Amino acid sequence: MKFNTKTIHGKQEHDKAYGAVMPPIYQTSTYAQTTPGEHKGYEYSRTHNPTRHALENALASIENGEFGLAFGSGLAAIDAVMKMLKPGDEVISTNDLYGGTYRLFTSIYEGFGIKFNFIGMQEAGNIEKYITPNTKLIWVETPTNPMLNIIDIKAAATVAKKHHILLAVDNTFATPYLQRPLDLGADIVMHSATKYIGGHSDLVMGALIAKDKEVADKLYFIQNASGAVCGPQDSFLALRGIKTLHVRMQRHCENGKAVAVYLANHPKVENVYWPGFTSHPNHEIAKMQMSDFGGMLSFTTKGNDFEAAIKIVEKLKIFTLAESLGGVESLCGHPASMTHASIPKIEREKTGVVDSLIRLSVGIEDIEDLLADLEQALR
Ligand code: P1T
Repeated sequence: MKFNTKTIHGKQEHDKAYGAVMPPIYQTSTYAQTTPGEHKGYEYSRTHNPTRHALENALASIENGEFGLAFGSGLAAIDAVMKMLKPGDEVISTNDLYGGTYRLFTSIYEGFGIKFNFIGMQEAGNIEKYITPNTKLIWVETPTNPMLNIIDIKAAATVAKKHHILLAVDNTFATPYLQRPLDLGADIVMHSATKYIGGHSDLVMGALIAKDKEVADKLYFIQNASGAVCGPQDSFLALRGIKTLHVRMQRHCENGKAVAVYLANHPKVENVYWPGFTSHPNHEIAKMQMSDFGGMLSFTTKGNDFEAAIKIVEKLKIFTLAESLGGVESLCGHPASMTHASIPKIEREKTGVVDSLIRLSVGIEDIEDLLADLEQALR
């Protein structure tokens, strides 16, 4: 089955009771048993729920994995991966990543005795220098949020395999429409399904997908034991989102490219960060591991003008100033004061998250309207 067909049919079956084409929302916490331990495969909805199960199967299918797990948020999914570790373990992580992930790592897991090395991974050779006998996990986010750096997943997987270290990839920005990390050698794929997977800015959810049963079993144990699962209603919405992922992503990519080119030629814009430009430092890797370049981009104002950046995000009308990304509607954000405010200024500026940086999540509206909106705001 090819990708577009998988988004609609992959690992899905019609409802067993009445043949419903979409899985019903099984809004139940528990399931009747005939005698203790005898049931129809479901005991309690933290452990299993048929609607969530249908979603987890769909997630596994589109990422070319075997096992899918859905959580109450993207951070809950990352938290489950971190719970595979123990005090004294070390993690090598991308240094440019979502601020909430950085906060989880440093404000919670460092306190539990996990050591993190935040490094630039655009040169995959850099990773190996930080490996010690205690390194248990490599955490890759690519494209990175918000600088759109690209990390070579295959090269990172080669290093991880050589040293028997788990490789997890946050695939939120790319989605499996653009890149499939498990095919490139990753052990775990993670999503903030709040974003492109759901696609309509109406839910908060996380996902993990794995190929290996041993890895998946550990994660299933944590999912049930810690209990950060999503509900059946949200599972249904995410499943519905997945069915149009390919058509939405196609338009996100087309509009993203048009906006990137427009901004790159605008006199009030200093830098545009978008991996589709041949001048992007990681363009060749992006071309190799992604089928297109996505709908996310960031830019700075001429002369790194903070006041101008704030004025622009205030003036934009169709691009709504809001946290989050990946929905059908265009959003703009100011990472330094919004999504990445939890990263100390000195740290975030090292990776380029300066005060004049604006991030765009380019939606699927008519491109003429999006460009006109940018034009009036920049003017
Ligand atoms: O918000 P949540 O569903 O918990 O997902 C966290 C997360 C993880 N990874 C990446 C790459 C993300 O972008 C996010 C969430 N990001 C935003 C809310 C944002 O506006 O960037």
